[in-house]
Amino acid sequence: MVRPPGRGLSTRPSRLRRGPLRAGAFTSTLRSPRLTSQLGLALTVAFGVCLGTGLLSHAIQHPPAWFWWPARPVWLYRVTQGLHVATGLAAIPLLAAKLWSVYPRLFAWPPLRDLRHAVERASILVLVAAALFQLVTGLLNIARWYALMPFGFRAAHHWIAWVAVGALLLHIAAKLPLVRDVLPRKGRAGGGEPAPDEAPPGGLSRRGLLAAVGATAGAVTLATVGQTVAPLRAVSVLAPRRPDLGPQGLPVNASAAASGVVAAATDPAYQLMVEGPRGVVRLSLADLAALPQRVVSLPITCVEGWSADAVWTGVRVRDLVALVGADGRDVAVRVESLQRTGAYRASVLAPPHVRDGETLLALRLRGEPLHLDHGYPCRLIAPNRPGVLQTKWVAAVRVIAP
Ligand code: HEM
Ligand SMILES: Nc1nc2c(c(=O)[nH]1)N[C@H]1C(S)=C(S)[C@@H](COP(=O)(O)O)O[C@H]1N2
Ligand SMILES: [Mo]
Repeated sequence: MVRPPGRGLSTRPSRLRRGPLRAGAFTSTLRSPRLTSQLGLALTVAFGVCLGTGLLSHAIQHPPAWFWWPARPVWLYRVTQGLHVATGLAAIPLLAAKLWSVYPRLFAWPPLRDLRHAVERASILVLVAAALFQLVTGLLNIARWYALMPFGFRAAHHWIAWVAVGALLLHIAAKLPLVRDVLPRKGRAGGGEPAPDEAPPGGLSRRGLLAAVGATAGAVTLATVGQTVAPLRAVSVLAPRRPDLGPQGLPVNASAAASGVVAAATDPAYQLMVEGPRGVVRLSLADLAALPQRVVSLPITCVEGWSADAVWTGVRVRDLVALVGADGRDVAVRVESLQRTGAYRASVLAPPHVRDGETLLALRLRGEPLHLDHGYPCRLIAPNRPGVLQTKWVAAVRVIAP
């Protein structure tokens, strides 16, 4: 691309003509505004999907007053959060390729032409930093290297998402004229291929490079998506979780020991407390087992992108609240764990979930009493709900709103 001549320092001082700073330091003919635009388009789609699904996951966990999340279809959150993590992971090779396609610009001369150029470069710096931050923190989170993030992952990942998307929109606005020039749509006058895409002798063509980047993104997806798409389990060699490994054939997030609940959960005097408009009822494990039992097949869908189907047996939450005088058709219920600390020691069931006949306080998993790590003596399991809200080692169920 031909640059307009800069004012002032229009030629580079001779000290700054070495290494990557010398003229002609970058020789690849593959770099072009068209390649960069195509990669940018793919990244925009991936970041858009990530932002939408990420904000949705946040709203489900911290619903604002206007927000309403249904209990059906059972698999919806599995799809949205699966997409979040899959598009985020696929964005890693896309971002790498895009940075490769533009990084020689770092060494362009003059570094700043005018105020507009300075603002544009600053916004790109913010964009690159925020995009890298999102992909790296997301990856560390699903790999459970929490120790490498000595800050609140969720708050940081949430707010930097807005920074990334804001900077992305600015960047797109600044580059749109160029993109429209080099990405002509079919059928437009003068459309089609602006330049031949032939490979230099013995080299790679732009199309070949795009195909390689696409294949890498596809390989990353295949190598990880089996953590939620069961038929692809066998090829998912890089998936952080195998959804069939763990006690009773199910992964564990936060064991009983790590959560400090072993003594309370195995106490023979355990009783579940149920509180509602007509007061309090306390139920032993035998009392719970004597109530009508339901069998449901529902997935655990961790926010970290893995999910696994299982068969659960237990008591409907709406039957439990009926014991204390609540009509399960339109109440909200708070489910509290024996666990004393930690962000996931309680969760709220909104009316659509309390009403649903598959929302259970489960006593059994795959026909056996729950394993201690899966929430013994009893745990919540409800359809279309993030794993973090499927409270284990339940101590109390309280009706909190009429
Ligand atoms: C490799 C890429 C990524 C991975 C593996 C990843 C992973 C995750 C995970 C595990 C969560 C759930 C956090 C929780 O509820 O505890 C999450 C939430 C979220 N993600 Fe990502 N993410 C990635 C990229 C992105 C990108 C590119 C964006 C935005 C452009 C984004 C925006 C969000 C938002 C807004 C949330 C909700 C945070 C909250 O609940 O407050 N993520 N992500
Ligand atoms: N009390 C309590 N319940 C909890 C958690 C927890 O840390 N404490 N972790 C949640 C998370 S993040 C997930 S994904 C599921 C996992 O259930 P599992 O370990 O039985 O697979 O439990 C949820 N229930
Ligand atoms: Mo989870």
